[in-house]
Amino acid sequence: MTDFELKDMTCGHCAGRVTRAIKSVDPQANVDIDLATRRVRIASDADAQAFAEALAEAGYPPSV
Ligand SMILES: [Cu+2]
Repeated sequence: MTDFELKDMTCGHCAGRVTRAIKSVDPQANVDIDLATRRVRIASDADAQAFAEALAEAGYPPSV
């Protein structure tokens, strides 16, 4: 289970882009997005770092 805070994820459109970025790393990933807290929870066997890089590339760098 990987948990990121994405400060730039502000609306449903962003949530769609975030989901697509995550699925590009692992199409089987289970993605749970909470727009109110701007957090995304990813259930996947893939490496958290791979998700962080894909999200940053999509314009949503995870805050640390
Ligand atoms: Cu948006």
